[in-house]
Amino acid sequence: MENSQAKNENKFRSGYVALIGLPNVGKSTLLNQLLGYKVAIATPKPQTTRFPIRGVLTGENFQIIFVDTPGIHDAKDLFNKIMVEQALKAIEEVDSIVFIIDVSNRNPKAEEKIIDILRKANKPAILALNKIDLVKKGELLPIIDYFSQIYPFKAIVPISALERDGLEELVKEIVETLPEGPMYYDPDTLTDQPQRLLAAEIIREKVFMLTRQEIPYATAVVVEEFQEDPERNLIIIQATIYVEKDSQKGIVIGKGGQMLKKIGTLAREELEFLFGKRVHLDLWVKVLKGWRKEEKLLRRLGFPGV
Ligand SMILES: Nc1nc2c(ncn2[C@@H]2O[C@H](COP(=O)(O)OP(=O)(O)OP(=O)(O)O)[C@@H](O)[C@H]2O)c(=O)[nH]1
Ligand SMILES: [Mg+2]
Repeated sequence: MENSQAKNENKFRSGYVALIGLPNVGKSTLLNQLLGYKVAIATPKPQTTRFPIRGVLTGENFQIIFVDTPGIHDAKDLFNKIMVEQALKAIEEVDSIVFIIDVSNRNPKAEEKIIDILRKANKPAILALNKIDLVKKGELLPIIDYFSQIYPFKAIVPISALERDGLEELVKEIVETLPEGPMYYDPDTLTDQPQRLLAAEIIREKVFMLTRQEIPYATAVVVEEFQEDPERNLIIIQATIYVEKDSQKGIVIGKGGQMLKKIGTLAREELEFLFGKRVHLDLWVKVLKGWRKEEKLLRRLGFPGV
């Protein structure tokens, strides 16, 4: 008996785990912190993530393939509808789910809609109460009480993704939900996302950080050229920032090209850090009228799932 139990604990577990929740709750931050490497951009603005991004965490006796997803929200235009569809599709494809909420900014009505989605999915689910660094400890108990009454979560784990608090406990609980399985990815692999896609995302992150109002949402980035020059330890990247209107183009370029220069500098510095190589980055800004509303244009911009 004792022997077989010991064996059980040693078996290798693996599987796909979706990170889902409302926009801006910290899903992408959590993924990056779990991996110790940035695979998904994260900003203070909602609707940062636009398509699922996979990140692989390998431990001694487990491999978790996380799927970060766009925040689930009441989508108005075609593009946002596709974003939400992708999140819902990810839920169908995984072994278990981590539902993340922001304890500092509750939205019970919208959270309950996600609980309904969990009910339908009928898969093991863990609730991660994120951003506990922003609230008093006493505020957590009623939240835990509330959620444990409305849904049979496998575990409820308070965390701070930003401060890496509670992440070990969260991983432990996630592993418990996974079946016995093989190592799907080489243990050194962190993501299957191509570097050129990460480059496009990092550029978009800088646009999200530096511009306001509708500009971030009207922006899409496409990397046209991604060329490695191993002899010079250099990557040459050429990318286009697409906006929806002429007026937006002016704002992204800025007075005397100042804004575009800032976007370029910040993106290049981060890409050099992430790739461990020198980066030469050329940026263009172009108008693609109404790209968010037309399937044909979304496809041209290369969005997955369109
Ligand atoms: N204080 C605090 N802030 C956090 C924590 N986790 C994430 N954030 C911040 O919350 C904001 C949103 O984080 P993201 O990781 O982009 O959130 P998301 O859920 O991926 O958002 P979408 O992709 O838009 O759905 C960022 O400004 C993060 O720095 C946390 O534990 N504590
Ligand atoms: Mg995100």
